[in-house]
This record gives sequence, structure tokens and C-alpha cells, in this order.
Amino acid sequence: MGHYKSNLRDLHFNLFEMFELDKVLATGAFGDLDSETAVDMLREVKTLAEGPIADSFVDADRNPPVFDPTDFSVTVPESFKKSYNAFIDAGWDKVSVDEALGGLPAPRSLYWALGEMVLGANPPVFMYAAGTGFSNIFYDNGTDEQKKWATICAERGWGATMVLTEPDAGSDVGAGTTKATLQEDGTWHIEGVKRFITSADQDMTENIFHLVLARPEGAGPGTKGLSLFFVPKFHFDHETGELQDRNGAFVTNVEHKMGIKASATCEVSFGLHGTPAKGWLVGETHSGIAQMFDVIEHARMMVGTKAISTLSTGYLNALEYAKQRVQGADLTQMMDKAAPRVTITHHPDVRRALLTQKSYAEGLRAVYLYTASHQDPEAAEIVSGASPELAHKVNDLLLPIVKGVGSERAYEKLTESLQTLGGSGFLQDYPLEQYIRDSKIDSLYEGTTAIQAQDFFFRKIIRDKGQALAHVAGQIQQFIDNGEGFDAERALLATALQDVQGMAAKLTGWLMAAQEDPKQLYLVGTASVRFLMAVGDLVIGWLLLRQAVVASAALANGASGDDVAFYQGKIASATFFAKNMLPQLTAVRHIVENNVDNDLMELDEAAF
Ligand code: ST9
Ligand code: FAD
Repeated sequence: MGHYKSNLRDLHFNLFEMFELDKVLATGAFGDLDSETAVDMLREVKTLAEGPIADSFVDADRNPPVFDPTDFSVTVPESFKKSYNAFIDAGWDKVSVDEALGGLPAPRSLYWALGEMVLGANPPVFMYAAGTGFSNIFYDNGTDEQKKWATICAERGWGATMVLTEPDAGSDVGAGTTKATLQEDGTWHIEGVKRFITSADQDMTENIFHLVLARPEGAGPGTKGLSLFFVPKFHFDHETGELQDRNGAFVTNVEHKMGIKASATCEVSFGLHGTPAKGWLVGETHSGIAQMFDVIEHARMMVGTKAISTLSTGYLNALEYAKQRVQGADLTQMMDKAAPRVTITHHPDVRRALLTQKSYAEGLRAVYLYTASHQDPEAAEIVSGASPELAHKVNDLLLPIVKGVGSERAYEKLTESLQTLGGSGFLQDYPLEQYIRDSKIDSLYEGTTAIQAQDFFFRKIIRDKGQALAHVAGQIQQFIDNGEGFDAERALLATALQDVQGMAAKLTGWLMAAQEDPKQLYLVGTASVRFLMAVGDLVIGWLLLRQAVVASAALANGASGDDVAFYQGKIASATFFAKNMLPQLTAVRHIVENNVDNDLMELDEAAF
């Protein structure tokens, strides 16, 4: 058995028993795709993920891609190429992509459920294979002429990158200085150094196209002065796709990292090595940051799903170990030195740790699938009754939770998974140490957690005038008022909802007060990550309890076989989460309402 353990049963449960994928497919919005085919797809990807895709997970970590400065090239390990090809050859990169690009229309919930398994088995496979999805975004944003190029990119399976970051422009993308100069033939020359660019070179695809943010000469400051350029590694015949000369975008370094080593993280120099880096303005409009956010939104979803999937396989590995590891006697027999030794699943603290992992892994899975259900208007209508416009806003609201909360909680709870294995968890004999190393990146790239928290409050709540938040809170309130059974847990959920509403009011109050006293904004900045995490726990708690209601009905309706334990487990993790995690929000609210102040901002830097 390889390292990766999928949770197909829980994916089915979410897709079909919670979020009614069968009804979504029956709308006809996704062509001929029916439930039976969707189930087959899930099963096939599970087999692929646990087998060929997971196979190179360890080898590519120990023997990561190699950079050759003599020709600015990156070579990925042979073992990894096999995993990548297994995914591409079966055409999985085409799922949910436009038919115009040879894709297969599919609901986003199904797409991300399939993605979860690949991202848990070997995340860089999904990332290197994102070229087809990038082609779709280029197609959507491009001119008619560029749409043809996008089709070529997709047909020929080219790799792709998103190029924002520079040494002095990380979170602050608008500080970028890479410049773009218009040429007489209408193309642009890009000049500058970008860093930390994922997949910027590899030897698995014949070409790579970079979507690059650069500042046209004379354009204004900040993100609004940036434009988006299509910059291929090799020029190509725009009609046939045949490759031509090398363009002047060169990888000039590959970083040595803590984790996710199979994914090449590159410095890219544009136009600085004797050959101009020729680019084309995407869509012939100077709206680079908005266009790039089309990519960023997918990438943030990807990062959150990756983290959540890693927590899930971490938990399942820990569970398997705990069921076999015999150590110590039952606590009630602690005084009897001759008492029989038991497996560690008999110890209360191990059970606490396991239920913590299980409830976060399964709760966060529900969060990302609920979010994905708002990425298709047809699904959103069925899942929450949201109009297409509101569905879009709900997706926007929840993305920082999927990304920010997903990454933070996954990393935090993966340490519980490792801990469950005791000293063995620290060894490379088990995948936990690599999971932890590989998932740390998730709270960093695609906007750090602080950036997610600010996006969540300022843009997704305040700028939205609270519409999406009100919709989700309304759904939670409806469940509290009308849910069946679980009265004590629904009361805990009601308190958690009030706690979150109290915190939201406090943050909003500071924002208003900042009009008179700008320093009040610091209070929002100090509390915003805690607020994001609290809303995350609230949404997790709500979805887990909804799952418990469904599970309870299934048991009452005579569930049998393996399903009995599965549904009992759903109820156990929901009640555990409600009783053990939700009450913590009251303490967070107390801190936010009473203890957050500007002392830390007034402290002299020297005193830190
Ligand atoms: C990175 C890559 O880290 C890591 C891994 C890559 C792996 C690649 C594989 C990906 C696979 C997934 C793709 C598959 C595709 C499948 C497709 C299938 C069909 N939402 O607030 P303002 C826009 S990459 C939307 O003033 P500042 C908006 O246009 C590096 N739009 O910002 C706005 O204008 P307006 C990642 C948003 O103060 C404008 O920006 N780096 C949003 O100027 C200005 O907004 C980062 O993520 C949003 N949430 O700049 C940087 N927010 O207001 C993190 C802004 O008029 N830093 N816009 O609407 C930030 O996000 C900053 O907050 C900032 C601030 C740069 C936006
Ligand atoms: P900084 O922005 O310097 O942040 C440092 C610390 O300060 C963080 O804790 C941050 O939260 C905090 N901070 C910064 N500004 C604020 C603020 N305004 N308010 C509160 N806190 C703040 N970029 C790409 O363009 N394309 C890629 O493909 C890509 N892939 C990557 C792959 C890897 C492995 C890595 C490590 C990075 C990658 N990045 C990529 C870059 C990544 O998106 C940035 O590292 C990230 O956006 C953070 O920027 P930074 O590293 O400069 O940190």
C-alpha cells in the first residue's frame, strides 16, 4: 500500500447525500454526465491516486527537480514523470474545462472532489497539470485571436504558470517593478526578475506559457497599474502551434525548500539574458490584476483543498497505526501492572486526538464542497437557494475560509496525526513528517493567512455589505431553528453564531471609528485572523451537524453493513466538534470584545 489513503465514502456522502449532486446533474447543465458516470470517475481517480500518482510521492521528495544553469532548464525525476503521465494520459486535466478546449463539462463540486484525491496523493501532479485549466482562463480573457492560441495550449498539453511575485513584491503585488514596453508590432517586451514561480520550467511538456503581471511604461502605481501578459517559453506558429525560437523568459534558479520539493519553485528572469521576453497583452485590456484574480481564485481553492486532503490522509494513516499499536493498559487498570496491554485506540487522549483530526478533516471537506457548490449557479440554487449573483458572492466569501482556515487547521491538526504515531511519526518510514513539511506552504502562498483574513473582512464582508455573510448566517439560523434532533449541539451552534456575530459587530465598529481615529484600524488588523478562524469553526460545526442529521436519518432508515459505522462516525465527529470546539469561540469573542487593544502597536520595536 502506498502512503495515500482516500476517503471515497465521505466524498460520496457529501456529494450525493448532502449536496444532491444527482439533482445538479439532472438539470442538464453538464451535458450527458450522469450520477453513474460521476461515481465511476470518482472510483477511477481513487485507484489512480492511491496507485501511480502516489507512487512517486516519496522519491520525488528525496530526489527533487534539478536545475541546470548552463541552459536554464529544470529536469524532474523519472518517477514523478510516470505519475504525471498517468494523470494526463487518462485525460483528467480536461475535467470541467470548456468543450471548446476539448474539455468535459462537470460540476465544480465533482471537479474538486476528484482534485482532492490527486492533491492528497501527490499535489505537484495537479499543479504541473494545471496548464489546461490555465488555458481555459486565458481563453475566457483573451481576444478572438488569443482564444485560438489558448486552444493550441490546451490541445498540445502545455504547462503554465502564474507570475506575480518579485523579491520586493510578495503580499504587496502592487509593488512589482517588472516593466512592459510596447513594440511597433503591437507585442510587448517584458523586463524584470520574478521569484518563487511554481512550475516555471520542467521537462514534461513541449512548451510552457507564463501569465505575467508587469507594468507598462507610464502606467500608474499599485496593482491597478499592472497588466497581464501571455509569455510563452518557446514562440510558436499561431495557426498550427508548431514550436519556433526560444523566447527570453529563463529560469535562473530553483529554490531549496522545506517541503513540496517535487514542485519546482523558480526564479524567472524576463528579457535579461540576451533575448527579449516577448509578451502579448491578454485581452488587449489593461486590467491585469482583475484577470489574474481569475487564476488566483482557482489557485486559492486548490491550496485549501490540498491542505484539507493532506489532513484527511494524515488522519487515516494515524488511525490505521493507532488500531495496531499496542501500548500500555486501559486507564481504568492503571494500578494493575499485570493488566493486559491494549491498542492505543483505547486511550482517551488518543481518541480525543483522532476525533479532533476526523472532525476537522471531514468538516473542512464539507466546507470546500459547499463552497464548490456555489461555483455553479445550478448547484447553488439546489444547495442553498442562492441566485446566480448571490452564489458568486458566497463563493467569494468562503474562499478565504477554504484557503486560510483549511491551511491553518490542516497544518495544526497534522501535528496531532504525527503525535498519534509517537516517535515513529517522526521517522521517514511514515508519511506524516512529509505531510507536515509539504502542507506548511499552504498558509503562505496564494496570499498568507493575514492576507486571507483581511480579504475576508474588508472585501468579502464590508465591501459586500454583508450580503453573502447574511445568506450563510441565515442558513445556519434556519438549521438551528428547524434542525431535527441534536438539541444540545444546536444550542452550542446558536451560541457560536452569536459569538461570531458579536465579533463581526466589534470589527465593524472599529472600522467605523477609524473614520475619526485611523488607529482603530489596527484593532481590526490585530483581530482579523482570529475572526476568520472563528467563522471557519462556525461553518465547520454547522456542516458537521447537518451531516449528523442526515446520518441519523440513514441509520433510522435501516442502514446496514459498513454504513452503520460510517454514519455513527459522522454523528460522533459532529457532536464532538460541537461540544469541544465551538465553545472556544466564546473565549475568542471575549478576547476580541474586551482585550484587543493597541498596546502592541504602541510598543517600541526595540522592546520586541
Ligand atoms: C502563488 C502560486 O502563490 C502558488 C501555487 C501555484 C500553483 C499553480 C497551480 C494552480 C492550479 C489552480 C488553477 C486551475 C485552474 C482551473 C480552471 C478551470 C476552469 N477576489 O484590494 P485591492 C482585485 S501566486 C477577486 O485594492 P491592493 C480586484 O480586481 C502569488 N479580485 O488590492 C481589485 O480591484 P477592485 C499569489 C480581487 O491593495 C484589485 O485586485 N499572491 C480580490 O492593490 C485591487 O484590490 C497573492 O495571492 C479578491 N479577493 O493589492 C498575493 N482582491 O477593488 C496576496 C483583490 O476594483 N496579496 N482583487 O475590484 C493580496 O491578495 C493582496 O491583498 C493584494 C493587495 C495584492 C490584492
Ligand atoms: P511577505 O509579503 O514579505 O510577508 C511576510 C509576513 O508578513 C507574512 O507573515 C505576511 O502575512 C505578513 N504581511 C505582509 N504584508 C502584510 C499586511 N499588509 N498585513 C498583515 N501582514 C502582512 N508567487 C507567484 O507569483 N507565483 C507562484 O507560482 C508562486 N509559487 C510559490 C511557491 C512557493 C513554494 C513559495 C514559497 C511561494 C510562491 N509564490 C508564488 C509566492 C507567494 O505567493 C508569496 O511568497 C506570498 O504571497 C507571500 O509573499 P512573501 O513571501 O514576500 O511574504
